[in-house]
Amino acid sequence: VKPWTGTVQLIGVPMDLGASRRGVDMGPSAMRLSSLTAQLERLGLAVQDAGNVPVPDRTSLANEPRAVLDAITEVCIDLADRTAAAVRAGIRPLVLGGDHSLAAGSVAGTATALAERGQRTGLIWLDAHADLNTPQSSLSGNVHGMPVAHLLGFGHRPLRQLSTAIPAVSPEHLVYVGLRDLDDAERAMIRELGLHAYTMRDIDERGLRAVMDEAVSIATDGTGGVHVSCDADWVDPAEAPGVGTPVRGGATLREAHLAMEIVHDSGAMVAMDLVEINPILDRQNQTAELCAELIASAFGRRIL
Ligand code: NNH
Ligand code: MN
Ligand code: MN
Ligand code: MN
Repeated sequence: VKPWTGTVQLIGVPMDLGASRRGVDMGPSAMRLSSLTAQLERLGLAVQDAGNVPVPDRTSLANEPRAVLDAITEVCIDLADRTAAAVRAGIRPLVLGGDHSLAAGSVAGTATALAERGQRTGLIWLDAHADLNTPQSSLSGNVHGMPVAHLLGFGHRPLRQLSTAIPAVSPEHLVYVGLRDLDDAERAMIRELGLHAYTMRDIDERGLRAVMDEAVSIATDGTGGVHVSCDADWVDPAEAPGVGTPVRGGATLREAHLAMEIVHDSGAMVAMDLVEINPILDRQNQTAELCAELIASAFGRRIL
């Protein structure tokens, strides 16, 4: 049904402007040094490496929130263009972060390309966190805690207007899976907007299969495809220690694979982000390697 070409395009975003902890800017290197490309090629996919989006150095920016927001917005504009171009060409972008603020750009790009076909974008957000803060509500000031708010049309105007579709994502087409660390303002916003949010408790009680089946049906209902934005911290830190903000009680290795396998089976994934890998906090690149394996599952790797 889908005109996808069997090509995956790697887009690196070596950005750590959105996080207070340094080091996630090395995530794209760590992913490229993992078995990622080999694994995707083994699936019969062609892998194009588009290199990295240029990101200004942190020390070159004025030390004020507005300068950081503007710099992140510039990176996101560039990334949105590249993501949209790939999706338009039937190539699936695989965006390697970098901190999660980049998703304000990558998802906006997917939304632009799908809007050109008259379609809306589904978004599955795999994360311990909701990333629903605005510059006004954020307690930390970290922009990596804000991309979803901007995709839904809230927050810093330039950052919420990166897509020709505004908002890039409608609240009913967003699904969270794996939440376990929310700010009060985020909890209130999830209730007010009636967002679809599956917490770790839902996974504990109902099992990952049931949760993920519902997530896929929500994100595909009335949309032209699904962007999967995966924060490495959605996986338990026992498996994925190399992340900036580890939170105990995350998805197990098997749950994470099953989620990716279910995403693949849906046939609906048009683009993916894999973000927040921090090699400084990792052990022998095991978090990047785990993420490479999870990506392979999302792109169709099967055991038998
Ligand atoms: N909610 C917190 C904030 O806004 C933490 C966000 N940190 C993340 N998000 N790693 O995925 O600062
Ligand atoms: Mn997170
Ligand atoms: Mn709907
Ligand atoms: Mn995140």
